[in-house]
Amino acid sequence: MIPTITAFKNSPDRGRGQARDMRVRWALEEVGQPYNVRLVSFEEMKEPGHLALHPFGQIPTYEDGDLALFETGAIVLHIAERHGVLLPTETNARARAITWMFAALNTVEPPIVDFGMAMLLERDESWYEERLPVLKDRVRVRLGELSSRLGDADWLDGAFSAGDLLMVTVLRRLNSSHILGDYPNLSSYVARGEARSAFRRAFDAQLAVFTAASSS
Ligand SMILES: N[C@@H](CCC(=O)N[C@@H](CS)C(=O)NCC(=O)O)C(=O)O
Repeated sequence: MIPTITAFKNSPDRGRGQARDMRVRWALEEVGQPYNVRLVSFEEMKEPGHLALHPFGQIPTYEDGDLALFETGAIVLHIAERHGVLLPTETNARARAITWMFAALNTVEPPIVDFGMAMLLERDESWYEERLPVLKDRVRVRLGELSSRLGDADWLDGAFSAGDLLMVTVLRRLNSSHILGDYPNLSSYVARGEARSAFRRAFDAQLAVFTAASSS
């Protein structure tokens, strides 16, 4: 059975691979699993058919036979477990890799999303100029901590894992700011992730959707 994921029909990121379907595409490419993509508009995401798959009316979703999942962390974990790739087999190493998945989504992503959303949606607010440095500082705190932990290692804990996959996609959300450049080891870490052939295939596939939508 070939799984089906959902992605934006018209991604607001204009094909830069920031939408979260990129994580699922990348995981599927890493494990060598072909997949179908159902494109949904913002309106369709809020309709009953999609809400039955995703209670919050978002993308991505993942369907495989009787199984329907939402939340990228859960989807990537499922793909890793199902294929026996992207997670170490040794129990403790596996638990640590899963810990990095949670850290990416629960600890590193929130301040990055808050910062990005402010830049995108709150520029005209009276408090924008005052709030932005606060949000930026929160991002810097997390990046500093992550940078110290990574040190000169290639990946967060041994071999590349689902934890790295999620962390790289979270850090890529900063691509349009210059913040990451202040942390050379994190910039190199993201570049290493982006250089993986599975990442390239996933990136090209989501870019092709944007290119087709903008030429039609
Ligand atoms: N925590 C969710 C977040 C999903 C999410 O925010 N998806 C965005 C696209 S990247 C979305 O669908 N936004 C449209 C909306 O919330 O209406 C996950 O990791 O899957």
